[in-house]
Amino acid sequence: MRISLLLPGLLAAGVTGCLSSADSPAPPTVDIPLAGGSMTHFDGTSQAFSSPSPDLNPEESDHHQRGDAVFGAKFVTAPNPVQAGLGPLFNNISCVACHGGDGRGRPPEPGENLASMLFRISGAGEDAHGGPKAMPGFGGQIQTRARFGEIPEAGIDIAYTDSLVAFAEGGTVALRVPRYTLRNPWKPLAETPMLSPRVAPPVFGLGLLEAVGEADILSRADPDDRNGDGISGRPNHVWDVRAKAKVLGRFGWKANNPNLDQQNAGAFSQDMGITNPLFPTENCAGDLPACDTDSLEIDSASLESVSFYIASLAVPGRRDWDDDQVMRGEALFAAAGCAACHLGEMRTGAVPGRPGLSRQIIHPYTDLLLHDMGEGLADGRADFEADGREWRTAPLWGIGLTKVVSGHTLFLHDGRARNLMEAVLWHGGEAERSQLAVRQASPADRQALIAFLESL
Ligand code: HEC
Ligand code: HEC
Ligand SMILES: [Ca+2]
Ligand SMILES: [Ca+2]
Ligand SMILES: [Ca+2]
Repeated sequence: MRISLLLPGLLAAGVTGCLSSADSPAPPTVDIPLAGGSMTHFDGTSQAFSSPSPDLNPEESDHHQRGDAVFGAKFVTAPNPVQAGLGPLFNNISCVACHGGDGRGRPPEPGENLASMLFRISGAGEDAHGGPKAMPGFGGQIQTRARFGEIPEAGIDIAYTDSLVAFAEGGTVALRVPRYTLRNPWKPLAETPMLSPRVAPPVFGLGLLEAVGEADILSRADPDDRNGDGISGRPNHVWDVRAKAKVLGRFGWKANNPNLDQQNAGAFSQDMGITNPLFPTENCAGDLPACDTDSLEIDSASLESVSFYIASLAVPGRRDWDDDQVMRGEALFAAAGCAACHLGEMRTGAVPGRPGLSRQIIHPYTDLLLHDMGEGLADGRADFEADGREWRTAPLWGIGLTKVVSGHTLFLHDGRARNLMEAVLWHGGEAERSQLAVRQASPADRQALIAFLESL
C-alpha cells in the first residue's frame, strides 16, 4: 500500500504556478511507499541500514546510542577491565563484525576464513524442547575461532560446482552449488552431523517485525494449502528461554528465534562466547574444561540496550518507485506469485510506550512464515518445527541497498546467489512456479523485475 504525502518542496513549486487561492489546484501529491511506516528514512547511502527511527525522543536517542556502542564493541579475551570475556570459543569478536553497517554477511572468498557466516550443527533427533539435538563436543553451533591456548571446534571447507539454468528464450545462467564439509574437528564426531550454513542477515526494521501481531501472522498460515494456490506457509514454534515455553518463532533464517532479546543474547553466547543473563553458561560448557565459568560477562542493561538499538533501527524508503521499468517489474512480481510469500503489506500491533512501532502499515515483503523451498536450497537440518527444506520468507525491504551497505550482492541464507536473479532462480518447492514464471518471462520483463527489487 502507498500513502499519499504532501511534499513541502513540491507544494512550494506548485504554489508558484498558482495564481489565486480561489482556484488553487489540488496540492501536488507524490505516491511514496513508506516501507517502515513512520520508521522510514530516505538515506540511501552506506548508512541506509543504520539510521535510528526518526521519532526517538532525546532520552530514547541516548538509549539507542548506548545500544549502538554495545553492538559495535570489540570484545577481548579476559583479563581486561572492559569488554572482556570473549570465548574461549567464538565466531567473531563483535556484533558489527558480522552485521557491518547493520547489513548482511557473506561466505568467505577462496583462501579466506569464515567471518560473517556461521554453521549450526546437530545430530539426529530433538532436544528436550523440540529443538535441534546438540552434537556431543560441538553443541549446536560450530565455533570456528578460539582464544589463545584453545583450539577451535572445526573449520569448514566450501566448494562450489556449477549448475546451468536456462531461460525460455535460450539464455543460461550458471548457479553455484555449494558443498560444505567439516575440517579438522577437534574431536571425532559421534555421528554424521547435520550442518546449516547461515550468513548474517541485515538487522534493521526488526522492531516492526517483532510488533506484528501473532494472530495476524498465524492467519496467513495455510499448512495444508486449503486454498489450492500451491503455497503452504507454516509458523515455526520455538523455545522461549525466558518464558520457558514454546512460542511463535520470528527471527533467524528459519524463524528459529522468538524475539530480539533472545536472538541477541544467543548471539552474545554462541557467536562471541559472552555469557549473559539469558545464557549464563559458556557455549562450550561441559565439553571444554576451560569453559566452566559462573560469572556473567555482560549485564542485563547491556542486553536490553542492544535490543532497544536493533528495535529502533529504521527502514530505508524505496527509490524510483514510480519509474516505468520498476512498475513493470512490480507487475511481474505480482503476476509470478512472489507476493504470496513476500507479502507487500503488514500492520503492526500496539507496543506500549513505542508509538513509532505501533499500528504502522509496513512493507517488509515477508509473511514471517516457513516455506518449502525445494531440495536445492535444503540444508536437511530441522530447526524446531522448520524441516530441512523450509526457510522463513526473507524480508526484501532494503534489499536494493545491499551493495552500497555491505559491498556485495550475495544473497540467500548461505550467500550462494551472486546477484538477485540467481537468488530468484534458486527458488524451488512452493516457489517453483514463481521461478518458472520468471524463466518464461521476456528478458526485458526480467530486467524490470530486478529493477523493482533494486528499488526496495
Ligand atoms: C559470526 C557472525 C555473527 C555475529 C558475531 C553476530 N551475528 Fe547476528 N546473526 C548472524 C547469523 C548467521 C544470523 C542468522 C542466524 C539464524 O538463522 O539462526 C544472525 C541473526 C541475527 C538477528 C536476526 C535477524 C533476522 O532477520 O532474523 C539479529 C537481531 C542479530 N543477529 C543480532 C546480533 C547481535 C545483537 C549480535 C552481537 C551480540 C550479533 N548478531 C552477532 C551472524 C552473527
Ligand atoms: C513460497 C514462498 C516464496 C515465493 C513464492 C517466493 N519467495 Fe523469494 N524467498 C522465499 C524464501 C523462504 C527465501 C529465503 C530462502 C533462502 O535463503 O534459502 C526467499 C529469498 C528471496 C530472495 C533473497 C533474499 C535474501 O535476503 O537473501 C529474493 C531476492 C527473493 N526471494 C525474491 C523473490 C522473487 C522475485 C519471487 C518471485 C519470482 C519470489 N522470491 C518468490 C520465499 C518465497
Ligand atoms: Ca566468555
Ligand atoms: Ca559449539
Ligand atoms: Ca495456500
